[in-house]
This record gives sequence, C-alpha cells and structure tokens, in this order.
Amino acid sequence: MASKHMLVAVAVAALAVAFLPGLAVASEHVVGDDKGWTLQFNYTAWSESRKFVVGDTLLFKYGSSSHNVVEVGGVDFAACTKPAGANTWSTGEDRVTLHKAGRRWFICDIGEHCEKGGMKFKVTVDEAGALPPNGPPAPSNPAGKVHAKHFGVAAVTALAAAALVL
Ligand SMILES: [Cu+2]
Repeated sequence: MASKHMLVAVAVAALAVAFLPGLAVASEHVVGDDKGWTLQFNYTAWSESRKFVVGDTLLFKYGSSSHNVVEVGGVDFAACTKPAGANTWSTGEDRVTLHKAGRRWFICDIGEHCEKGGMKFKVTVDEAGALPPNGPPAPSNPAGKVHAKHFGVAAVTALAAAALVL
C-alpha cells in the first residue's frame, strides 16, 4: 500500500515537472559527480553527457594536496601543458563560473595526472537563451498556451494525488 509520504512526493514531483521548463536556473555541475576531481575517471564522457549553459558553475572537489585545476587552451589541452599565466585553482573546492558561451578546457597540472590519469576535459557552453525547438515560449503566444495546458494537467494530477491523502 502506498504511503501518504509517497503520494505527497508524487504530487510535489508533478508540480516540479510542470514548473521546470519555465525556469532558467543556473546549474552547478560537480565535476566527476560523486567521484569528484580525481585520477582514473572518464571526464570526457562525463562532460559530454551534460549540457552547460552560460551562468552554470563547475565545482571541482578534491584533496588540495593531490590535485589542482588549470584552465588552458585547446593546444595546451592536447599536450597537457600549462602556459605561463594560466588560471589555476587549488583550494580543493573550486567553483568556476561559465560566464560566456564557447569552449573551455581544464586539466590537472600535478605529475602526469593529465597525461596518464585522465584529469582533463572540455566543456562547450551554450547561450542560456538558446532553447530547444519546442522550448518554453513566452506566455503570450499560442505555444505558451500549450505549455500552460500541460501545466494544468500536471497540477490537476498533483491535486488528485494530494486529495487521496487528505
Ligand atoms: Cu591531479
């Protein structure tokens, strides 16, 4: 038997899904997810599986005595080299804001962590305003009504789920 908590959770989830498309909240991407910034993790696959938009943040978490974060250009990225004057972070909990569209490259500059440990990746940052073909439109146009209708269905579902509990 479904618990009250579960039904409430379903209702909240339905409302959240209904609201999400309309929000343009910047995301914080924890590099490497649970693994953090470390050796022998496929950061290329990690970054390729995500979408980065202007305003998002990368959060690098690591032991500050073991690694660092260096932003490089494409050539230094390929060669795992750190040019003079490169932006470097080393606190172990470093946030890097993706403030404009384009490509950025990050490596760890310690030992051969970049060359052999896989500590390197590229991100492609998209404009925050770039929407998917059927993305959330302004409420005043016809497509906006479709969005509003979807919201209505989700809200009714949520209310129905809530009504079951009350
Ligand atoms: Cu390292």
